[in-house]
Amino acid sequence: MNTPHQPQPTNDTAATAQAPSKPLDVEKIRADFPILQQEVRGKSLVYLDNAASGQRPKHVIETIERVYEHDYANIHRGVHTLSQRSTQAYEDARVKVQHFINAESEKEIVFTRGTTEAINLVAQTFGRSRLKAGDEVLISTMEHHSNIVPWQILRDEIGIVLKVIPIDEHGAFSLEDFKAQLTEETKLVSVMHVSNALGTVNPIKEMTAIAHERNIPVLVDGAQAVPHLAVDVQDLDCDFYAFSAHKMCGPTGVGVLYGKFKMLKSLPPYQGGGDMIENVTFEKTTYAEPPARFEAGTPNIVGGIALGAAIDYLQNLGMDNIAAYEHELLEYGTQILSEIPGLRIVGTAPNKASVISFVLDGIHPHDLGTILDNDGVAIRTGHHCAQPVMDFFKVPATARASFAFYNTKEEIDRLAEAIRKAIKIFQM
Ligand code: 7TS
Repeated sequence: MNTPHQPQPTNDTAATAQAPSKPLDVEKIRADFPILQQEVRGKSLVYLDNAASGQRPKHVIETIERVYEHDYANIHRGVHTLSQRSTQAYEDARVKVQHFINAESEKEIVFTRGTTEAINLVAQTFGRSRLKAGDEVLISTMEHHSNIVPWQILRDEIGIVLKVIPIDEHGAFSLEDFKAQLTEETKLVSVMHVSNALGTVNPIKEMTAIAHERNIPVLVDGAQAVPHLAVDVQDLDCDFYAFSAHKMCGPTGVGVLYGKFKMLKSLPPYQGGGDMIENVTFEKTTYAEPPARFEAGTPNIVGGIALGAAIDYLQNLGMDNIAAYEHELLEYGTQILSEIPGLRIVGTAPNKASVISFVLDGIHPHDLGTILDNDGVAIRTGHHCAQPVMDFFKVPATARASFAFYNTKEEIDRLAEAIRKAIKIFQM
């Protein structure tokens, strides 16, 4: 039985079922997000920086508060009540993640600090144990630095070769482009599901099928996909899938590496320490089964539990409903911004998630970002940790508006109005 103080959504299998398709009640949803109810520089806040990090509903904030006020203790080691409660809630969150991405078992869910750590974990375990000099890891031009640099570190350490799928002027690549980069030496494909800088959605399922025909495992950076699409790792059939809680209504400092159990079981540990061992003597240590093998030390306990609460919230809305609504916002935003003279959208792939990157004639994105902030409109400006994308499009940076399910068309109008105002200021 739950006491009133226990982290509530620990037993709700009901919440794991997708809600039937229905339009979102966005006004009601917005009321769940305290941070959105404020003015910035005298204007009501328009938060359009969701690709960098999303905001949290009260349900998640209250879960964090409730755990710290009533249930918190270290996990996996105490026989006392609080430790058992915390352990239960943390492991329940793992099961929620499992159902959310339709993994076969909760043992396939490794908690990490985020997407970055998840990819580094694969580079340091799979990479170091399976790859040798001359083996190729295939990534794409649009990758976030977190799916470039870990492979470069490995390249410098053991001499792997980094190969890159080129992109076209829309910021996409075809399956033919992908196939053309596969060789006898390709030993891992590591690609993003959705691009943070361009919004492009990549054909992961088809890519995985092609890679698997050649026995090449596939790692997917799902940081920008999991918050916006219904992700089914069994359907995608990928070997690894990485994502971060803070982009999907959860807290910072926690994320997930999904790995097929057989794959995880075959890998050496990532870091050594408490919780990841079976037995330790000075002569010999044996390691725990996955996922514990990859979770050395005290983890982000409350973060993991709060990620479970975020998943409850998203599932209650329904990922398909979220995707449909955000697609409407993307179409509306694309149309409204395209009408602004001198504005060019960077990233025009046919299949996009709710990200609009753009440049304006004669105005540096950073200047635009500052002027927009004066109007209460928060966007990201810069290279978005995807410098090769900026190089490809020959721009130093872009301005990026990224939408979440709590954004509205009126907010997109506010963005467009603020951009037009900025243009006027620069023309004076
Ligand atoms: N992969 C993708 C596709 C991302 O968008 C990000 C973060 C990461 C990996 C890294 O995630 P982390 O949680 O480990 O930091 N993207 C962004 C962004 O677009 N603006 O700020 C962070």
